[in-house]
Amino acid sequence: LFICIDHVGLAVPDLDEAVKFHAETFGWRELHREVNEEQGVAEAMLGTGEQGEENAKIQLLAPLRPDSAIGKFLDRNGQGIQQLAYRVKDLDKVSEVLRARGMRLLYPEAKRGTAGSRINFVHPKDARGVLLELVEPAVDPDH
Ligand code: CMX
Repeated sequence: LFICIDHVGLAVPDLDEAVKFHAETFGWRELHREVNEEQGVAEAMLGTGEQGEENAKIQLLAPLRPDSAIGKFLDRNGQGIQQLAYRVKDLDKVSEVLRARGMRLLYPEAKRGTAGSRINFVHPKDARGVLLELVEPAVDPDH
């Protein structure tokens, strides 16, 4: 069903400060950064290698607004792991399979995720305490 773990997402209060910390302390490299207004988030993807290569990745997620998903998460839990993201080849097909297996997906249709990807989420209550993001990467993330 899944290709691999695409990334682990960490909620952080301050994106610039968090990128600097993870780079200087753990040696992560910044691969990509963007603002996703719809999700209410400023995000940076950090990797172990170069852009375009296969990387182990973490995603740093900072809230644009207090009432966003990340704003609420920080309020309730403080900073830490907010999501686990699985990479999929065909998001619509995987969503259909998971719905048939009784999982609630948060959106009826895929939404836009980082670098032009298509995303949806399995509700954390159904995935046994983990917010699971499903990511179908863009065919060409640079265009
Ligand atoms: N991980 C694990 N459990 C979580 C969770 C998380 N990230 N967020 C909430 N929960 C738990 C809550 O603790 C709560 O548990 P209890 O009922 O035992 O207290 C339960 O899930 C339901 O919480 P809720 O009040 O119904 O819902 P919230 O307002 O907390 O919202 C969620 C939770 C998942 C629906 C919301 O965060 C959401 O819509 N997330 C998807 C979008 C998102 O995360 N966007 C930011 C990232 C964007 C990107 O990756 O590109």
